[in-house]
Amino acid sequence: MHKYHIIIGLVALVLILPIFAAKSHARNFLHKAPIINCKILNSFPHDESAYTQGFLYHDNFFYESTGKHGHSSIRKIEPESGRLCTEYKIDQNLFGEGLCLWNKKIFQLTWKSGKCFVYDSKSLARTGSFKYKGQGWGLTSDGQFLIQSNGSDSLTFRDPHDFKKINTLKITDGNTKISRLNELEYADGVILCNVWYKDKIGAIDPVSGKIKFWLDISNLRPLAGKKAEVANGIAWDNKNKRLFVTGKFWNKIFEIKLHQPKQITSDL
Ligand SMILES: [Ca+2]
Repeated sequence: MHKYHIIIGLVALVLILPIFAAKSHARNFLHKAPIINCKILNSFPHDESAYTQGFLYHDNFFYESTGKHGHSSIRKIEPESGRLCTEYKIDQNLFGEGLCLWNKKIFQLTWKSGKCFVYDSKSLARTGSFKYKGQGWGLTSDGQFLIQSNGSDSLTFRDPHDFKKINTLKITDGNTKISRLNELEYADGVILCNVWYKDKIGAIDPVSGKIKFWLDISNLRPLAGKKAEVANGIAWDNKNKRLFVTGKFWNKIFEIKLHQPKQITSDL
């Protein structure tokens, strides 16, 4: 009898295991992030000749990094008028990428040159540079680390004092890897990211790497002029809790509402 009990037990286990596996798969699938429509609150002028690669807001000004060889720059812009207050061109053989602010310094990546430039945030005078391996795409800061994308599905956390790698974080939506992570912005505890070729901004949990929700911004590009290419600029005004987005060759910057539904954040 004892032998029969063991056989029955094994058969039951074989039958039950796939059910648990299927349930687990369904649960992960259900945890794919919700998509939230974007609500436009305001708009500002943007230089439609700017191939936007990095974007931030600080002390009443926008700061932007532009790309393409021969057209790459770092610039400080007055929001209401779109007037360029300061602009420095980058060497012709370099391609400007993401930028971020940390401790009154602005860091600017380049695409394939492995060079990160450091500027004084007020004057935009160049004060230093770092070398790194791999491509540079987007850059932001959580106040402690610099957070960099390189076109893959991973973000790299770096020490702002020497640009050394501290950690990497894989980004997923449910079970799906999210690659082509591009321009970044740390805002209210999430890392917002443009994804190359997507008209959606992902809100990443900085600990788990899971997408918490998507902002559907497909309504913006048709309003940004005939030359408008992909969305690739996110800036956060932390003082007034305002979110700004723009893109490559867009003629406008949009202020949009950042939703963080409580039932979604508490679920993760
Ligand atoms: Ca940004």
